[in-house]
Amino acid sequence: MRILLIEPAKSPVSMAGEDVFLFEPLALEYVAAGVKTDHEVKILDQRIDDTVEQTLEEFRPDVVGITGYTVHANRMKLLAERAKAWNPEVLTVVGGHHATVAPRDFDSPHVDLVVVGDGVDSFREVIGRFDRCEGFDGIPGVWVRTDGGLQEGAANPSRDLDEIPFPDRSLTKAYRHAYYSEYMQPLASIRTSKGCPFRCNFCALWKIAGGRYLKRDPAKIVEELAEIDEEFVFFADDESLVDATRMKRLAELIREAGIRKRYFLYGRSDTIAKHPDLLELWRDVGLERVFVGLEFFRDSDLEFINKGSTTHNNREAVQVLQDLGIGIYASFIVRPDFTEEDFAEFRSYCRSIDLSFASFAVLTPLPGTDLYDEVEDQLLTRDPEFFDFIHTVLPTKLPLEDFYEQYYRLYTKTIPLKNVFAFMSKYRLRDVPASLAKFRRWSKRLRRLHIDYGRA
Ligand code: B12
Ligand code: SF4
Repeated sequence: MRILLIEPAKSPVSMAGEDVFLFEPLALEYVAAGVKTDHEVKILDQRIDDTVEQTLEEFRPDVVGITGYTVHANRMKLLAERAKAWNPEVLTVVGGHHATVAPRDFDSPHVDLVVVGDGVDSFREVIGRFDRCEGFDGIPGVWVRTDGGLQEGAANPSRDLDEIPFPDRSLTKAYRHAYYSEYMQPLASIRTSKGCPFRCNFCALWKIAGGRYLKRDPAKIVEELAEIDEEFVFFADDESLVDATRMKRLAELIREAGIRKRYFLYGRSDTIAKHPDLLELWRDVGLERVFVGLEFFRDSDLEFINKGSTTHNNREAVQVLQDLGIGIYASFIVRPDFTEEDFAEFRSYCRSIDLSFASFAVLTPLPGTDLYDEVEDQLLTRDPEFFDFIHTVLPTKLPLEDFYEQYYRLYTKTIPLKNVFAFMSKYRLRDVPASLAKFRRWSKRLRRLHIDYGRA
């Protein structure tokens, strides 16, 4: 059986994704690993290689599997439609985060199956049954399209992560040089855990994992790390550092194995503030950057999202990382109801902590979150392409044009120039002009984003 797995390109409306970074399609590499031994599998990364029809024609798949987040939902359906237009007999399967939280959004005549939750075992079973010309009833997590619409599938509780095979990175060999996050290129990704013990109201990850924090055996993680060629490695976890004992063991095993890589991972500020010794240990085995959700500059806003951490934790965490010389990818949230005074206070807060890199996401009620249930009736649009954390999908207090002017100023006026230069010095010299040009184009569009709402 020939199986084509597609990582979709986002639509030109969305601003996240390949505009500013590109990560390997880890979900597809996992799904592929489950079927690769018995079948011929190809991964098409449409973000790099937009040759869908040509690939269908040349590879002639029996099955097309498509992944994606909420921003990709329209594109995923369109890809299924293109696959069916090429051959109505091809089996089309969608999976991934949006399929997990909103499977009914894929109730389309072009989508045969929707996989909710972990895909490796479910997809393997789908392929086995398809190969034997059997039906798909009763497969955990598999919703089946029938004449009466999309039929709900059986429950698909999260598996023990150590029972899942390693992702098959050989299938993205041709693309791997292109995966990056800022100066970290080429960049590989590895999953070491899943879920999170916290309960933020804008996040569905703790719900998807059934409220648990699932961890891989550190020895297996080290075994997988040893197989990764890239020097830069990103931990694609929901939250990597939260179990300090596990992370200490992992760092020790990495050191014992003599693996030298440059790591980038997610960490909560309260964990970092509480465990400077752990961060030091990690710095010594190669931790170079931490993605920290600082989120807001006021405790009342942190309480509003049920973050469970404080601005005091944030300041402490920034200090710990700065003292250790670990780079901070500070991630903040902008509330749509911010006034000009809020934006001004936000800018001065950011400047006061002397950051080198920051991203600002507009507070977005993603399907599957508590926040979504609270504010669904206020949505400006339900078009998934606007759910990129840059377009607001909730009404703003400021006129949209003023909101985006203020938002633009967050991106352009919060990082001291000396820090910008220091950060740019990490890039390969030949990449600097293109990276600056990319940011200029991106921020120019950001400033004028209100014009997109004509089509919402
Ligand atoms: C790594 C990561 C990133 C990376 C990029 C990853 C990438 N490939 O583009 C970075 C840090 C850059 C990033 C950025 C963003 N991200 Co992000 N990210 C993640 C994270 C932490 C891990 C993703 C991952 O690799 N998981 C590991 C794989 C193995 O797991 P999986 O995707 O769940 O796949 C399994 C199943 O879903 C299923 N499956 C998946 N696909 C398919 C396909 C088929 C055919 C089948 C059968 C099964 C199947 O099987 C897989 C194996 O079990 C997730 C959280 C999460 N738990 O998913 C958030 C997450 C995906 N990101 C999210 C968001 C919102 C964003 C941003 C928009 C944020 C922003 N402010 O810019 C951007 C946009 C990214 C984009 N590509 O456009 C949200 C998406 C929510 C949503 N409803 O869309 C998530 C879920 C986090 C959250 N807070 O809720 N992200
Ligand atoms: S800490 Fe991060 S992963 Fe955990 S619930 Fe909050 S946003 Fe989600």
